[in-house]
Amino acid sequence: MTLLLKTDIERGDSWHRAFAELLPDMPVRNWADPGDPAAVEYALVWNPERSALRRFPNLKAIFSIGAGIDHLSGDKDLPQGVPIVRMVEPGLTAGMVEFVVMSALYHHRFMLDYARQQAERRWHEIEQIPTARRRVGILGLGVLGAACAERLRDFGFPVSGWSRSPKEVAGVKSFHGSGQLTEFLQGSDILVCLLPLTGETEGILNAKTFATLPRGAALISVGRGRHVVEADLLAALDSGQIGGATLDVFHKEPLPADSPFWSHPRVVLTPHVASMTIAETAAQAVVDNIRRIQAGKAPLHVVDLEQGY
Ligand code: NDP
Ligand code: OXD
Repeated sequence: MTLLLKTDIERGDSWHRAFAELLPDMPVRNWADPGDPAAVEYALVWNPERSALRRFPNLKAIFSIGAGIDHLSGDKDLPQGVPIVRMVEPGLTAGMVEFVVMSALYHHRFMLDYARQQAERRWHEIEQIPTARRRVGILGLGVLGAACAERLRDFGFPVSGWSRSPKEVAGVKSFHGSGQLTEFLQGSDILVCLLPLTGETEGILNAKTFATLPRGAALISVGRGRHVVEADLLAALDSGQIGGATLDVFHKEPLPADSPFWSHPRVVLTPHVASMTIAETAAQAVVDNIRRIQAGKAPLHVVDLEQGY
């Protein structure tokens, strides 16, 4: 029985160390050197080549290294009947909460304006607004969205979330379904996108969405680049309809050197690092699921490929 690992080289060692401690009896092999394909029962992967997972006839589960599974769901040749498990682990959640809270506070406290003023050596005070008057809306009130909502709520922001089904998160207003999207957007001064990328959510951040937000709203885009219609976002930034944006994910990654986002004065840009799966904490989540499977139970956080997340 082998656990096969496809990760970047830099982070490979930390996964090996973590599994050596937690699962000392299980051989863990790298993607480039899988050994006997019939022995591979578990695969922990990020962005495998199309059809490649079919090489392993005895797979019992495919674990995504990330929370998003769009790197797998596009593969029309996945092995049939093998559960795909998305990553839910405390380190990934904590990292996203840090990033989203930091970004919301950045926009809330006018830091884009102060950065420009600093560059211009200009001393000018902008009147502070209490958090109670800055409404935050989170598209996607799942594992990550709900955790961010709770922390933002604790800062005193009025927080709402939008999801497919109604949610109960204390102190957070729940909107759901396409029928409630407009009302949700109209009440979002800071909009955070934490949706998965699916056929339904691709392009959801478009000209119509931006026009529905209050004028000058901020966008924090941390789901997937293809949620955003990039030309529409640029137009909304240029017109002031979107007052500022934190962009962590893009259609094309790495972001091409000639992208206008690099130098846009109303954009803060990071290279898809809002949160990272940390082997130190995530290996336990994988091991817990392997133990469940070995005990004849279904793994937790299995993806519904029909819905795409
Ligand atoms: P979850 O599956 O826990 O949550 C997804 C949420 O989106 C759910 O609330 C779901 O609704 C909602 N949703 C999905 N489709 C629709 C739809 N069509 N209409 C309305 N709501 C919808 O995912 P996570 O919170 O774990 O992760 C979210 C995403 O964050 C990942 O898929 C990934 O793309 C991104 N991510 C980005 C990272 C980065 O570094 N930039 C790091 C980690 C994740 P319901 O609850 O009703 O099903
Ligand atoms: C993820 C990511 O999906 O890092 O976890 O983007």
